[in-house]
Amino acid sequence: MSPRHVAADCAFFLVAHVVLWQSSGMKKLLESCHLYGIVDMGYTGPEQVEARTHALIDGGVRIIQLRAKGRELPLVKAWAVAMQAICRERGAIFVLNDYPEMAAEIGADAVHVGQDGGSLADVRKIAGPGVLVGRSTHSLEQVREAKREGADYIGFGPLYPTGTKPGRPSIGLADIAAAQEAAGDMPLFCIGGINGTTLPEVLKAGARRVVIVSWLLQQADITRAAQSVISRMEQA
Ligand code: TZP
Repeated sequence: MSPRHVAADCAFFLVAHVVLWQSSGMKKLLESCHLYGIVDMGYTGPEQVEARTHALIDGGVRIIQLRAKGRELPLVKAWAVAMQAICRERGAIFVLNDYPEMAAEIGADAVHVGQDGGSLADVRKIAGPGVLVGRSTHSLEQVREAKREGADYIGFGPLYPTGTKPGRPSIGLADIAAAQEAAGDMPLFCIGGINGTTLPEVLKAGARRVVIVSWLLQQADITRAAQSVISRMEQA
């Protein structure tokens, strides 16, 4: 084998190991997350993107998604780049909603897709190695399917009707425990209509992890609200 081939092999080996090492660190961090925050551009002005990312991290949130439905791609990319830099610097997972190609381009930690986002194998191929892939699920069957497909984590909901996804039927709390069981060690985040009032019954129904969008973003002090949710979850 020529020295050039040896060098190429070594470089490949090194890159593969770095990717594996990084993604196992990300998976560990993901497992430790009980509150998932979303900077949803339906509730967030462009000038608030960075401050809100910091506020969530200050409050203990270690996984944060950019959700910018229907917004122009150059804008989405600029917000995503800014959030990814903050999350990288401060030790949080940055998740881009919906755009696996863009996730690959900007080096996002994770990408989240809905039921209409294609197969997870295809999403992984596009997003690239080491990028975590999350899937929205709305039923027990979809939880089982996401598990079969090897999702890194799932959202499960909407538990309640929510203005963040208007018109989407709510699924209630009855299946949370069974969904947790079906998910096994794949982290499952309950989502949809969770707030300071509904959180206790969501936890009582068996939820171990939650996503809270509008309620958190509408608090005067996002950091304190996030801290209080996390400490309520730790006590549950
Ligand atoms: N997927 C299911 S419900 C939902 C998403 C993105 C929105 C949840 O938002 P909120 O404001 O916490 O009800």
